[in-house]
Amino acid sequence: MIEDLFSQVAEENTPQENSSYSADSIQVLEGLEAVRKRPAMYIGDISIKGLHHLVYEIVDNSIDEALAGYCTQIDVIINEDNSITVQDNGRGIPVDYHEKEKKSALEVAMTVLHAGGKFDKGSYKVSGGLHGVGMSCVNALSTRMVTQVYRNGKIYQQEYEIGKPLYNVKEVGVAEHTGTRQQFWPDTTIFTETVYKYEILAGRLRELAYLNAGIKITLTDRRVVNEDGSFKTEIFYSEDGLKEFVKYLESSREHLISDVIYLNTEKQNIPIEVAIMYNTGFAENIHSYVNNINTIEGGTHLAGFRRALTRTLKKYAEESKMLDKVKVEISGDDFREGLTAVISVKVAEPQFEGQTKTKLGNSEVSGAVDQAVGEALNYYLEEHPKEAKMIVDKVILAATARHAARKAREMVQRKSPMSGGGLPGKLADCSDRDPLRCELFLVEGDSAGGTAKQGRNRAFQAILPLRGKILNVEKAMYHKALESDEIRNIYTALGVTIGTEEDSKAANIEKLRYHKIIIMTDADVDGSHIDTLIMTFFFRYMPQIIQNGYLYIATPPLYLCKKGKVEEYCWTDAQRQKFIDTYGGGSENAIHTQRYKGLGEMNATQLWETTMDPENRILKQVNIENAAEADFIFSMLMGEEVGPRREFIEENATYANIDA
Ligand code: 0RA
Repeated sequence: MIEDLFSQVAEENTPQENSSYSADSIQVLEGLEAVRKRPAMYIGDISIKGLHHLVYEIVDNSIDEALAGYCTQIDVIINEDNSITVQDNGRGIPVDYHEKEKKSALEVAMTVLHAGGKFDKGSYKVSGGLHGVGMSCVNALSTRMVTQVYRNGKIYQQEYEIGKPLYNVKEVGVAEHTGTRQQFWPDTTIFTETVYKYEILAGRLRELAYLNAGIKITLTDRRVVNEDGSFKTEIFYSEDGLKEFVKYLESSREHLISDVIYLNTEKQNIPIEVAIMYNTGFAENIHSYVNNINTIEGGTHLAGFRRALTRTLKKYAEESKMLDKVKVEISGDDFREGLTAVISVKVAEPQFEGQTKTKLGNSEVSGAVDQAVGEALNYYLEEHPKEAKMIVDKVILAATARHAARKAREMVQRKSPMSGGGLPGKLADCSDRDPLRCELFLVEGDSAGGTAKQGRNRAFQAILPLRGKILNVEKAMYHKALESDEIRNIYTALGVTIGTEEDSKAANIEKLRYHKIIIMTDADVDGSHIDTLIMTFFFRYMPQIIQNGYLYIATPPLYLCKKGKVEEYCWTDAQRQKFIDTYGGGSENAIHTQRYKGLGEMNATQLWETTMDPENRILKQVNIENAAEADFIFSMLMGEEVGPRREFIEENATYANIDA
């Protein structure tokens, strides 16, 4: 996309002229003003997601330069003041004089809104950027931006404030290398969250490094100083691309076969890279990408992959007579139990469809991926008979288990409200029937469940108490999970039906009875473990619930502070300290602050006021920012290995210090 822009640039390096304030400039300002007026249209949203999206927009330009073959390293820095620097060693953005626009090409790139927002189809770059709106958009949403170009042996520079150049492009020094350096300060009046999170950036940069083998991407956090005085920093680099990506995703799982089935090819001018591993678990984990964008809704590339997998494995199994003694019928998803795969295609003019515009529509891609995967898989099976047998055995086991699951599912279905079987006995339902208004609280324990039943607004709030820890679905076979009372109760209360012809695990969430599902557990380590188990269940079995933004976590207060007649709930130690400072010091005041460890310690009124009342409560919405990273983290948290889990919990624990 940036290439389009520069195709109009005059070749000769015309000296800079002081451009007059032309009609063009006014148009530029109007364009950038549109971005500031409706930022969500251009970068998705103005939450933490949009804030980080600014970085991806800038990085994508450098990735484009790398894919063109001219850049090998991209450095991303979170500065002390929460500004971001992105530097690459590409050719540098051209600085030639632009005849038509009467300004430098660099200034055009930085200030002209060249590609529209979401609704401007067909303007996606090869390297990605879901919204693909470019550097000018980031510029418009930054209070300040500084661009430096290393090119022609010189360093050129221009600075901007909310997208407006402060001066013409000027030379500020000599350069020994080429490249582009961007620094921007996000406008804190635009975004609801303004502090960059290292882990979010690291997750995306790691993903980009795997998706684009050979590019070295570094992330440095200058807000965090190590003991030796250096800054927190990480290098993301992958020699083997998706082969390494799938190994990373599978590092906490037990492998069925140690090989990665891998292909990197081009069919009908479409570059296709696929890596497949099989583990001994039961989940299907396929991550698909188009132009580095995670296509969470799938599309034609995924369809082609699935078709090739089923056809090739089935043919192999039949020809090797392994199915002769098998009584049950084998269906498509039996071939995908314990399968983890990453699929990446690069499509010149992708058509994105679906609710979140992350479903690939191009029909030609389906056949290309089908052919590529069919060939590579067939070759692998022929060359590796021992491994092939293990895969087919696993498929047969899956088919057998699925038949057992059907029985279990029929039991759930019989009890589901849609087939007149009635709701779970433990559910205290609400009276409203409009899912848009209805909320279901999944509450830890019968006693807190009882309090919540008394405290709730019964018009729109339903309560389902859960007995302690629900089953860890990461480790259980599907039909076992459906045999668990707690999991059946959740399905039944939600009203969703499960299982279709094609996909026996698909949940029909159109029938969902509540559009807010709120996990309410104690504010302690056990509580957060239960949160994780329930989130794992939704992530693996009904990811659409999370994708649609229906899953939430309630946040009960940690303290009730009292002094005389004054009472205040506190959610943090800082709030509690403030209360103590305000209403008198002395150690005795700690005797007036009551620590709530369990929901059950609150009475019904207190629970309503603090945690359930939409006017006062704090709900945390559960989001999947990065599906591959979420997959990795869930499998690691729920897996067998203790080391990495402990490390993760120590870094992320909220309650460790409180419960100590
Ligand atoms: C178009 C042409 C040329 C370089 C770039 C774009 C370019 C853009 C960005 C944005 C960030 N980093 C970048 N690096 C390069 C160069 C054309 C030439 O030198 O012939």
